[in-house]
Amino acid sequence: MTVRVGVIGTGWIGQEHIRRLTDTVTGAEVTAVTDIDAARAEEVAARTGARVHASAADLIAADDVDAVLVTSWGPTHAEHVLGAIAAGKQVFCEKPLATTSEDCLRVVEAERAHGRRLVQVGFMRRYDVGYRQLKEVLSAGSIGAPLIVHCAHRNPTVPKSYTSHMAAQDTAVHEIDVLRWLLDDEIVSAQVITPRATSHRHEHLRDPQIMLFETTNGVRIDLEVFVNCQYGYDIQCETVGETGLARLPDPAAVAVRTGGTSGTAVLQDWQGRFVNAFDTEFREWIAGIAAGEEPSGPSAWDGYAATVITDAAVRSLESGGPVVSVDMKPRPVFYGGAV
Ligand code: NAD
Ligand code: ISE
Repeated sequence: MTVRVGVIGTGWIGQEHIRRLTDTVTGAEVTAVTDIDAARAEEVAARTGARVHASAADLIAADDVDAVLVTSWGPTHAEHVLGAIAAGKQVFCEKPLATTSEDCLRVVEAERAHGRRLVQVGFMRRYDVGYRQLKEVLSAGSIGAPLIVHCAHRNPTVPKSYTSHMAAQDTAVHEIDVLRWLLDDEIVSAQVITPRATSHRHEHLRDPQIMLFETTNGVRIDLEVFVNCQYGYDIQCETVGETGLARLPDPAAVAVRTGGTSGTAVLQDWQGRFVNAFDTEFREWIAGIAAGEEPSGPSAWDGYAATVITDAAVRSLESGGPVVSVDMKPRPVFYGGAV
């Protein structure tokens, strides 16, 4: 069976995923696209053979759309995801699921009312080979119970439009999701402190930021978010357990010795770092739909949790760095929670 996908939002990552679904993932075809920038949608459609729809609602309702991919701007995600749920179609939503916890809960409630999982959120790190190996080590108990996690998320530079809040909402949100999954634990508080600011930032930006999280089991996480580090795109994650430590491997790179030095190149962007994770994420999503299964990736509940936790981090930053409790509802049984 070929899964026919309709894409809402043909901007940067929409085009990237359309290319992926067309050239890399077998069993998928992009049959429909829409964008509020009609010219952009037409241009993308001309390259792919997809049909352009005037609105997201038309696209969701189309008979030749089996599943929906939402890659529009964050504040519009909830509306499109709710539309897909109402139509009973599986929907992959790039992060964030929604920009407010209230909207995330509306999605959660709509999906529960439907009675089957339809929503997957685009937290692609769960599909990265290194993170999957790290999870196997932790789940096997090879280093005993995890106690501390040290992380760093560094980008070489960011555009002027990047705000201090985005350090949590746009950047740390990936660690927030992947750490909840890695530790199989929930984050209960967040604190954000700001060291001396780099001179390489735009004036309005607080960069770097140090984020501290605590989990239900008492694990302490420190995360450095440094989005103007200049030297490259660098993701680090080291878990300290009772009997050892486990570190996320760096992507394989050729070691070069020349001119009296020895070293490996540092990747320059997240696209290159996570390209394989994105491919696997979409292969598994399409294969699940073709097999008539519910999505197995990050759920609407994970999308809600990530938004509530990033909200707490933003509140801490805005208030000068206090510890802020995460105000999360109890996880419903539908998503694997307690009765
Ligand atoms: P972009 O601005 O390049 O593209 C977004 C597109 O959506 C634009 O063409 C815009 O016209 C269109 N759009 C906006 N509102 C719409 C609506 N209501 N209906 C139809 N089209 C609409 O942005 P981008 O960088 O591609 O990011 C899109 C989303 O993907 C964001 O939520 C972003 O956080 C997420 N993203 C995720 C990752 C990741 O690592 N998983 C990386 C980059 C972006
Ligand atoms: C970007 O929006 C992403 O989602 C990337 O995965 C992340 O690494 C980067 O820091 C964000 O700005």
